[in-house]
Amino acid sequence: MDDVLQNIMDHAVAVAREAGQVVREALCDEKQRDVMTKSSTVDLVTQTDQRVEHLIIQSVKKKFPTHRFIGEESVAAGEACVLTDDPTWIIDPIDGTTNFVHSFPFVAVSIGFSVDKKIQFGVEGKGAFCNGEPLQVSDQEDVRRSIIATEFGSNRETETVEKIFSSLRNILNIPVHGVRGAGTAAVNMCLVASGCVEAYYEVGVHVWDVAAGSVIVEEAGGVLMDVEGGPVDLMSRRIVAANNGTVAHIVKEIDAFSPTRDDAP
Ligand code: LIP
Repeated sequence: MDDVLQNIMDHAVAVAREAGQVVREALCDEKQRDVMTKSSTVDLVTQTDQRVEHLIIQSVKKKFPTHRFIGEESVAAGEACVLTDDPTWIIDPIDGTTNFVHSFPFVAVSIGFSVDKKIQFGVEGKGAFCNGEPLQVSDQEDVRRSIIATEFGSNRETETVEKIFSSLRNILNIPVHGVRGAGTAAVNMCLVASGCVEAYYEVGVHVWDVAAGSVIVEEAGGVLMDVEGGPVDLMSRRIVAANNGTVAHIVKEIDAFSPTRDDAP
């Protein structure tokens, strides 16, 4: 990795740790988990989400004033969600806000960094690490001996819920060893990267949920795909992250649909 990128990544790690400490403290303080809603009554946000996103953006701006941002709460507040070729930080201050609100202890500060529309951190061949330990996806080739992670999301329209359940039924009927969901895309993707689950899929996620996780999965040896096969498009709100191409064949069991893209005008 060149010095410039290393410098940016070092800052990302430092600010993620600082943000993580704020989130950890807030998890133990009911006042900091005051809940508000966004697109629906089950799409939650707290002041802590907003505060942490502000903290990250201000810290980065100070050091890299020309960089751009796509942040979950800034987009919710009306900023554009446009990925250009410029250096761009893609931030979810608390991925797993519903977990956070309920003190269900699986949340992530998710920070991806892209240049030329390609997520950069972890640069090919450099690997993925958790607290210094290298991550490696599972070597399981048999989907029937796999755990698959997914989420129900926050869209409760009848047609969407039916499709989610139809996919789930198909996956369970393979049959797989189990289906799990941590309540956060970022953690689910890190579970794929760590080899604890073989694959994760979801329709309805946002770019800030999966930007950082996507490079972590690839660097740990995994593969990314669209839910109908073909290359993943991080703005499409559809993703499959798997340990290998064989397990990624779960795509044929997914009842796919197309939510409004993140970069829709
Ligand atoms: C969450 C995602 C999760 C999805 C939820 C929500 P948030 O992100 O990580 O995969 O199912 O609906 O989008 O809102 O906690 O940052």
